Amino acid sequence: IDPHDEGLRQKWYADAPVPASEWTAPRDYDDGAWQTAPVPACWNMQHPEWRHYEGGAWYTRTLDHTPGQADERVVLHIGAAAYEARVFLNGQFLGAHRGASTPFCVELTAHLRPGANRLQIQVDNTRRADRVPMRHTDWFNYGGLYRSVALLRLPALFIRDFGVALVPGSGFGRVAVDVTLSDPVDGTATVAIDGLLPPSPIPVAAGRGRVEFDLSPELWSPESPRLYGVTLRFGADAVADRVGFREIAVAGEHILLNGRDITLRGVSVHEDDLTLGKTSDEADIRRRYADAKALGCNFLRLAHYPHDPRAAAIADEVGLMLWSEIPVYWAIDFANPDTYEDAANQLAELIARDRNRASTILWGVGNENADTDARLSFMARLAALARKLDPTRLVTAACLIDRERFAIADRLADHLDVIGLNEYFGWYEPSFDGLRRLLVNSAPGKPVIISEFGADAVAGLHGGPRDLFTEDCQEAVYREQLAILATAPYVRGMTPWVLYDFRTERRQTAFQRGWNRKGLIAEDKTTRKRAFAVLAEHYRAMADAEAPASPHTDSAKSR
Ligand code: ADA
Repeated sequence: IDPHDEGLRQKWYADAPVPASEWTAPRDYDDGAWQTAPVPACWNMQHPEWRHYEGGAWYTRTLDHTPGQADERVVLHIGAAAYEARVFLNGQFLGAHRGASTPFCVELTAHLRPGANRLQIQVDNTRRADRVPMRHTDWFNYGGLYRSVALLRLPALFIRDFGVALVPGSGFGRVAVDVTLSDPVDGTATVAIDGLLPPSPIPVAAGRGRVEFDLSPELWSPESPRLYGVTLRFGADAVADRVGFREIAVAGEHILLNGRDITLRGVSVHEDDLTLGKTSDEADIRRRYADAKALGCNFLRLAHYPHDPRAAAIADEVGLMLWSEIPVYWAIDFANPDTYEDAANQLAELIARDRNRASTILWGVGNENADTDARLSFMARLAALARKLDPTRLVTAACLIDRERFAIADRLADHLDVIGLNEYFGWYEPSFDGLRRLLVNSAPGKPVIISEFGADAVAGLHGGPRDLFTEDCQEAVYREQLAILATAPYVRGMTPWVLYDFRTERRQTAFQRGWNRKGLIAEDKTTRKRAFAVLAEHYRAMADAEAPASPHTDSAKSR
């Protein structure tokens, strides 16, 4: 299938709810019924017939088990299964998970037999009205085991989780280390931080321990992304990581990194690739970041779901700050407690996965959800949960604008540290006047990030500045938006929509044909549209205006 011609083969989502597949134990299919599928991969990218498949599928393989130490534990770690998964070993159901983008584990130990074992995983990507997200999204509904699946061999007692971070408000000198073990035992763990802390004890009671150390680490920042090697040990288990130390806070309408006022020069990005689909590899992530740096970014919005875990690890390394979010997107069944549980679980799993990533500064709890009472209660609880689980980051959401009053009129704003605002003046709203009025009318008292603005443009299509879908029109929208946004001092950042064109069944005009064309770069990830240079020039000027004066620039100025 020509990947540029999604429009020819699109399958629109069903108007009536599609029932989820029955969660029954797998049948014994004939050997001939199985096809070989690589993991990790989206099934949509494996076979032309599966391109638009939405429904259930079984994965199966034989695990040859050679028992190791008598007390060894074997855990299956699944990086992501879109959207629901059920795990069976030797025909026995062992565990289930929902949420397309967060990892989960199933312990196999008690059910493994020496020799051949049959592992079966049922995965179902059917969109449903009570899920997070629900049926309507503006991205492609990829399915399958699209992130890595690993078998972990662990000692009887192992380190399940640990955190290493600066204590907020401690003057950047106090580091807290916490550890959680697999079982509620007492004992002593140790932690060592290269060049900072020799192996030091952490007393553990009922499986948990936490110690604060007075250290003076070099701080992490985009300009100087200093990382330290950290090793934790408990009994026979050891885990290692590389962590950065930084403090993110708000003061009035400002965002402070390590006490310094910052502006976030960002761009939004989806996980989507012509050949990989939603699966990311390291090269793809590094390319995203190289393009973001070429734009002059210090920040990215990872829209609209948790991205591959390497996205935050590589951002730590290359010095980019991140907004990371869960797919509480558009309409959600806000009054349904089960839907809340799904959203809260995805948030908790994301935070647990990325809590040691210095690059992640913001948790996004929602995107463009209409302001109803049920939504407010749902979102306020999510914001409180994010704060409870992680006091070292800020909470945000992409809010909507009141289009009659042209004001920030979202009750959720009271529950956020940073207000995200999606607005499409100059595109869906033909005039920019509303944006001018909005910025004058609003006194948010908190920092605002313009979390989306932009316009569709077909790479290579040219015309006048008001000719829709041309690069020239997209360029004109960027020029006007950037000029207007610069007038509002409380706008402390922006993540225009979006770095690359991405696949979506929603967009079916002749110009789009299955692609959202708001990318600054086409879906080949190479062809830059004219607006790319406009944003790059603007960000360069912003960075220059912020840079502390060097002797060189001082003398240049005095001449
Ligand atoms: C919304 C949504 C984005 C994107 C955008 C668009 O603002 O948050 O996911 O699809 O619309 O392109 O219209």
